[in-house]
Amino acid sequence: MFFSVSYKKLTMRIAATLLFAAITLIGDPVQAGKITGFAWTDGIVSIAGIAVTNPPPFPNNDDVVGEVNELKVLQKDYKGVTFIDIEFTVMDSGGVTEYAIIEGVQNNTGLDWSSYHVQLGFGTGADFVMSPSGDGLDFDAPFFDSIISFDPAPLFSFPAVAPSEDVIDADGGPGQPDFLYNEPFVFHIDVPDGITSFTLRQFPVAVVPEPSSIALLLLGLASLKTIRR
Ligand SMILES: [Ca+2]
Ligand SMILES: [Ca+2]
Ligand SMILES: [Ca+2]
Repeated sequence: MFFSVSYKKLTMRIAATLLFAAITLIGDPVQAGKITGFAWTDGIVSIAGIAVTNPPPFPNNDDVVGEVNELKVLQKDYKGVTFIDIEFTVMDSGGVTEYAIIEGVQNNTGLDWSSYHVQLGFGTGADFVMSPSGDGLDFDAPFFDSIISFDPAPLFSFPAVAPSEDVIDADGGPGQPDFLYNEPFVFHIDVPDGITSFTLRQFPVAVVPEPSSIALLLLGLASLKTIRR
């Protein structure tokens, strides 16, 4: 009898311990998917004010309404019409964590921009490769149900936004003139398990001068040459 009571107590104690451990694991935000840091590459542009909150306030919040992990890039200063890569380091997770990327973008390139583009992938510079389809890293695919905007007031630069899993193309408006600061650009990234880093690539495309403008420019240069003679 004594043995049977003790055995029962022991079994209950083990069960209670396992239950406590399970609750602790579920409730521990450290176990959740998260961005832990970042580095940017490229000598042509500068970046200021990226704030990574680690752990995020809402781990494993994929498509949960009202749970937003903000990742702010206060100013991204383009000094040339080229891409910039930001490589984020990631810790493995028990789920997918969705981040809202909120950016301020400065055009310091000397050229007006007609469109703006964002891509997800791995590696940087010449080693950059696009994120494959269906790998869980995406711009809030497949539902795209979180805010996405590249047309902040007062200019509403790029109102036509076409998001797909790993590419966002934005254009269709007045564009972003040289020396204009625009904010906020807002989009979302789903960060899955199974990766240790990923890269956010962004680039503007400059307005191509009309053939008539090029003709006028050439004419002007030719006249200048004649006057100098
Ligand atoms: Ca979403
Ligand atoms: Ca992908
Ligand atoms: Ca999502």
